[in-house]
Amino acid sequence: MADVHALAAALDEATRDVRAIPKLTGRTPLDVATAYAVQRAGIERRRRRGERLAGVKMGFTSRAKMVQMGVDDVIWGLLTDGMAAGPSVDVSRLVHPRIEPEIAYLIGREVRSAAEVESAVAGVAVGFEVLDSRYEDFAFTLPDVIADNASAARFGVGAWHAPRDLSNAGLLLEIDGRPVQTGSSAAILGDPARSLRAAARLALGAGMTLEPGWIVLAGAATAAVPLPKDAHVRVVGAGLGAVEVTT
Ligand code: OOG
Repeated sequence: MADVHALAAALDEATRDVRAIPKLTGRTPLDVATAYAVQRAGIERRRRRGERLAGVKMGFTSRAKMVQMGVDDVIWGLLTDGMAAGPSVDVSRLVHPRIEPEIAYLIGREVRSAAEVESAVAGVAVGFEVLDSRYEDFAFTLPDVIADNASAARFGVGAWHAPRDLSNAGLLLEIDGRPVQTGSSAAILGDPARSLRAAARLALGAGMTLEPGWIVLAGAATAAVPLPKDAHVRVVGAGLGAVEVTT
């Protein structure tokens, strides 16, 4: 039997010490349900330190990401206010960070069923997620990455816009003025609204509800790229403006 709290502590300490550890499945068998219990225990550790839940992130919602990471199932993780990026991200606090463009939804009221989630959306924005696997070489199996809160590290969103059809919005990721990834929101399960519904369903299935003020990151439309030091990153979403961050 995996010791959920010991595994959560190992990941949490690796995060705080900025140190990669061998993947958990190398030493203990881990199924998906136990992996989510480890994820939740890790979030509880953050909450005990005063962090507050800020939303949900979806992962592996696009082919590009599944192929890049060699996994083939949608996963989710939790965001806290301690992960909010601000105008800059200190990459010295991260092991091997990568950045990817995202579509973000702002939840306007409590979501009690997946069917009502779209009507609960108060805004949409272009965003980014900085991933930082706590595992050596950024290599993991599906249960490993679930336990590691889907590699969540930092996130940022641009200005909120009125909810709209985002089934085919262009996304561009620039580093130091150079385009490094381009994609379409259509790459996110055909429509990021599907990812939003999945987020609501998964949260409800785990006994949680999406809360007013929470952000849902629908998942990347492109592969993630290494986030270097002293970089200026700009993510542009067609019709959604841009969000920028420096390192
Ligand atoms: C896991 C997180 C994947 C996405 O958008 O697909 C993810 C990883 O690639 O490390 O957030």
